[in-house]
Amino acid sequence: MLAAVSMLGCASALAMTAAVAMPSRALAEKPAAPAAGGAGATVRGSVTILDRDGNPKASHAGVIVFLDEMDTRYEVAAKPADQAIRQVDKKFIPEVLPVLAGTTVHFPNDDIVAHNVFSLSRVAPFDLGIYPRGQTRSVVFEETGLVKIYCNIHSRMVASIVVLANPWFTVTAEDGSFTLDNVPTGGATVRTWYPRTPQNSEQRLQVTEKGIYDLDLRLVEDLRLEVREESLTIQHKNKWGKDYPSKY
Ligand SMILES: [Cu+2]
Repeated sequence: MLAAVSMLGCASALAMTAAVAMPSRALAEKPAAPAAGGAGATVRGSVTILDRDGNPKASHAGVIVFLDEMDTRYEVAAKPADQAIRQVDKKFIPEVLPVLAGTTVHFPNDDIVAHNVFSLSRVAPFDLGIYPRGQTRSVVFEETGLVKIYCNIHSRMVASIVVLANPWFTVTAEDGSFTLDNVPTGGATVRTWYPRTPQNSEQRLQVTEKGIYDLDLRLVEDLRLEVREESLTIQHKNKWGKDYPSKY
């Protein structure tokens, strides 16, 4: 079953206008085929990001690739390793982060100015308050889905966490390549998530012990969003649902 990711309850959904297929919450619990033996297979491929004219972009980095709707039962680690999104030069680094449900994400302020990290997302609303350089505050992400993250002081700061139900996910490199290791054999759907496209990609796979080595996924980037990102200072409301008071 595909569950559409809910948009934020405010105008901040601008950067994510597409309904994205996300993993179902009950995925890990459903009855499944016998567990795969051995270390599993490798699924390797590449994502090409195309502009609206159909031309490949210079960089194909920053696309989350993940497996969903897996036929084979799998075990999920009880406590995933902690992750971090830093605040540097009034940006979130990284801007896109896939995590396993249950992951703690730290938000260290490594900037020279204070920030107020928050999210109005349905799956993980939070407000870390204002804190200065050298401090870190943290959030545990339990529910699967998309979490758009902003700063209440600097409207251009945007990050996206995609909380996933299984550990088979990665982020593409500059050349668009990706590798998923130790994938259980059996049926699975590979999906992409990229913040600047209205149309993500998906493909049903039959993973065998030989693995899959030539997956070719394509995304068309919606350049209208890029243009709007360049020209508009205020794309979303602050945590009180108000416009940002000035340009940052
Ligand atoms: Cu800020």
